[in-house]
Amino acid sequence: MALLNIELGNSETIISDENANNGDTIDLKLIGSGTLVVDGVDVTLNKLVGVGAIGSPTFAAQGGGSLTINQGLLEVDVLTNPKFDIRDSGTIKLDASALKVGLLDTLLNRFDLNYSGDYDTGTFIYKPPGLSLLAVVPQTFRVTGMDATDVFEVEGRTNFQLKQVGLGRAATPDNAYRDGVLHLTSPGSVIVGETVNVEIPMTQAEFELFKADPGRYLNGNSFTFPGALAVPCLPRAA
Ligand SMILES: [Ca+2]
Repeated sequence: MALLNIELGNSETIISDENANNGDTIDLKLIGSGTLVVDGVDVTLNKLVGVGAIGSPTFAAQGGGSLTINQGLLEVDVLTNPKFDIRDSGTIKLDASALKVGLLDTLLNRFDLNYSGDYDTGTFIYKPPGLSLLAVVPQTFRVTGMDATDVFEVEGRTNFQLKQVGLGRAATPDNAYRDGVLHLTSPGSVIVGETVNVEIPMTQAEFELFKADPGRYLNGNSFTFPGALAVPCLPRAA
């Protein structure tokens, strides 16, 4: 396990088996609004330092690699809007479990994440704070690009479900899907912590697949996008 010192400017910086090993940790110096790409290795962001009043970085994982980020690291003053980019079979884990009670309401509470790659299953994992008496603001994830078999997991929860519209109405697939977006939630409480909301765009056809068997795609801690993985057209063997 090595500690890598990486500077992120305005372009892409790639962490792969050419410059890192599984289990390495990264100290990131943020100079611009570039993209940190983790390709094929499993690494953890250990430290993040901002330089200057800029910083809207993108964190990407691809090639079966994974990047774990302690959410507390994202709370540096200069960091305005970090984005997550799950490419092909990459995994990104945002771990908020170490956040302290009392700090939560000042934290970033909305994140954008994008999935890409028709031929692979990408995974995003959010681990909410374990205890959050003061977390009255829900954490919201706005998703784009999610397609067949991609996964969004709320680690440690058992109540990830359709989001009810209006008080007193039971949540059903039809009222959780509106304007082309499926709304999911893991409701919070004093006991379990913050509410986690997830907004997932899908077509009517994709929604119909989901609606035909919701329990197949949505269980207590994860959502799997309905449909079959696309198969690449391989050149015919000579
Ligand atoms: Ca995919």
